Amino acid sequence: QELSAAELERTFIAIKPDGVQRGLISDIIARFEKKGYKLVAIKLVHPTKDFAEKHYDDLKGRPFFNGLTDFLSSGPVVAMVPPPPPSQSMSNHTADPQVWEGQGVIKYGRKFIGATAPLASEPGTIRGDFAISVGRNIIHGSDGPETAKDEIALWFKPEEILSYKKETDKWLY
Ligand code: RTP
Repeated sequence: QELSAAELERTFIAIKPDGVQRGLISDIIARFEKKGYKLVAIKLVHPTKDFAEKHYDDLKGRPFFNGLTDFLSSGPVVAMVPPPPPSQSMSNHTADPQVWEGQGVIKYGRKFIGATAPLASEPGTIRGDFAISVGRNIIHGSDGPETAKDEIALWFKPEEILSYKKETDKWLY
């Protein structure tokens, strides 16, 4: 049984201006791609200060809010939505696939990214491998299903999110 697009929960990932400037776009995308996640939306955008404030609305009032939103709006950002692919093991899973998959992609995405402060991130995580300071931690990932929904709606129009099947063999031969 195949999972429909509606059953696949999605997360929002952004490569922040420092990741773009440092030439880490391909490394970061490669990690998600190689893990097996499927990219369904991507664009390069230069957010305005206003937009950055909307994105980090929950951090309004924090001492670093102004610096953080200045930083996010300082240059191009790669905005992406990669949900997990339907897999064999999931097809036979008896639990609600939506919950099962959703928990996978959001939690795993965060695990993949590493702790907010790069010096506390494990080696092998994106921040652990590529970053040093908390204000320049190169990547953002939604921290839960509600945030993911809100962030996807903020950064993408519905028609910018594509639905397609990955068929590797078809494109190799
Ligand atoms: P993000 O939203 O960017 O994925 O990061 P996060 O969930 O790991 O961390 P969060 O607490 O939501 O903080 C958002 C971003 O704010 C910056 N920050 N600076 N100077 C500081 O003490 C400080 N604390 C957080 C980081 O860039 C963090 O990613």
